[in-house]
Amino acid sequence: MSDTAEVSVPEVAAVPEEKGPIDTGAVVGGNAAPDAQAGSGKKSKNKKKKKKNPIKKIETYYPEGVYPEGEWMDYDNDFNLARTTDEEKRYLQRDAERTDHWNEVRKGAEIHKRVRRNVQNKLKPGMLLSDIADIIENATRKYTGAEDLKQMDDPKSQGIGFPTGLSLNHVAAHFTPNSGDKTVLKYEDVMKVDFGVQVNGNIIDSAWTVAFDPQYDNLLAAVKDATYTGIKEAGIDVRLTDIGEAIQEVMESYEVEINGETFQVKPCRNLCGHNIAPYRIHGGKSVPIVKNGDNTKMEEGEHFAIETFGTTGRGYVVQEGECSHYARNADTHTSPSLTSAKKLLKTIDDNFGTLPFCRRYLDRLGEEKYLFALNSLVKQGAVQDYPPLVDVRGSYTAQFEHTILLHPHKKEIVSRGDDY
Ligand code: HZT
Ligand code: MN
Ligand code: MN
Repeated sequence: MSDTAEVSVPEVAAVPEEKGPIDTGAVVGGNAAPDAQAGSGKKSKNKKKKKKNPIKKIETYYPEGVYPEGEWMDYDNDFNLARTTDEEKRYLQRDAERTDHWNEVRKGAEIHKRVRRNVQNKLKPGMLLSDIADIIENATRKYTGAEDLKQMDDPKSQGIGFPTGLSLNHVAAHFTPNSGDKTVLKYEDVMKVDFGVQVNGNIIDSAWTVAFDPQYDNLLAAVKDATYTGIKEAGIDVRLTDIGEAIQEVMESYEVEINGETFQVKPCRNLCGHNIAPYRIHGGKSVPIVKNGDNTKMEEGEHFAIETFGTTGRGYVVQEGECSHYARNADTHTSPSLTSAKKLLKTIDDNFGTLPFCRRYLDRLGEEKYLFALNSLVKQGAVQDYPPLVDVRGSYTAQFEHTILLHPHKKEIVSRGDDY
């Protein structure tokens, strides 16, 4: 096992390379020129271009089926320290009993790292958000084999974990294009890219923020620092409110100047991280990003998505705009009376179970004119809607997020890569 005790500037094993050249354009907080357009100056011959790096199933790159560990981090609170070698031995034994489970989580994380490395050098002003979503989701489908004939009868075994969030500026979360959306990414935009991969229901939830204009650099730095602070603070028996307090203090220590106006970075106080359970993006615990008095503790073996949001706005989000994200309510079992709703619910159960999905995923399954049925399922409580979450118009929000595992002896930042 690799073991990095130092937390502030951890060493990260590079993602193993596929064959062939890869671009390494800086994207996160980068300074890409406004006129750096994709595809300029290309001669358009009628020849079909051969793809240099076709994406294959992840198993191809790991014939042994053993996936790389994430970044290890020591628990830094006294009560997490194993005081005797016997205790340490028992911890390792308990952890070894779940080796296959951890390996599945790491497989999803490895796919997440490869998918995002694949999209990061392609993101340019002028792109349609719907094309960005397609790049991310099609790469996830390829790596997970979601479209393999063998796997088609079991669509929930591995694949997309939840819809690709591509939320711009004052929109903090839960925007993904619905069909026909013509939104174009602009040089001035601040975009949160939040996507998920699942292997046997084990969801990797991780996100970063893209900005081309360097004036947002301090906003992004504040939120990245706040998220890593949350990760450092996390641990078995740690109170959720204490994590929120630490995150808030770091976030608020930053200022950012945008178009000549200076802002103290605020946390979006009603957004939070969460634990993750099999096929459930929210396992029931919420990790605040401000001190909120929640004395609930983290527990051994839990998975958490540690995410923070910083803003130049009010620091409070509301639901606004057309909904794209939905998920089957895991604990509502009432059967719809409407025939169309019954049919749609079967499509949802068969293809997503309790995993979040979006309207585009229903479209590609061949569902048509399903909105009335979908809305009726939401009204009955069988399906939960997750509309976009927005701060005040004109504000800018940023996000960083990692999935972590609370092993008995150490925590593992499983989604940590060489990019963020
Ligand atoms: C809901 C629907 C999705 C969970 C957090 C999140 C993206 O805001 C308890 C705490 C995907 C995820 C979620 F389609 N949400 N992480 N990444 N969104 S949440 C939440 O609803 S519930 C936070
Ligand atoms: Mn997320
Ligand atoms: Mn999350």
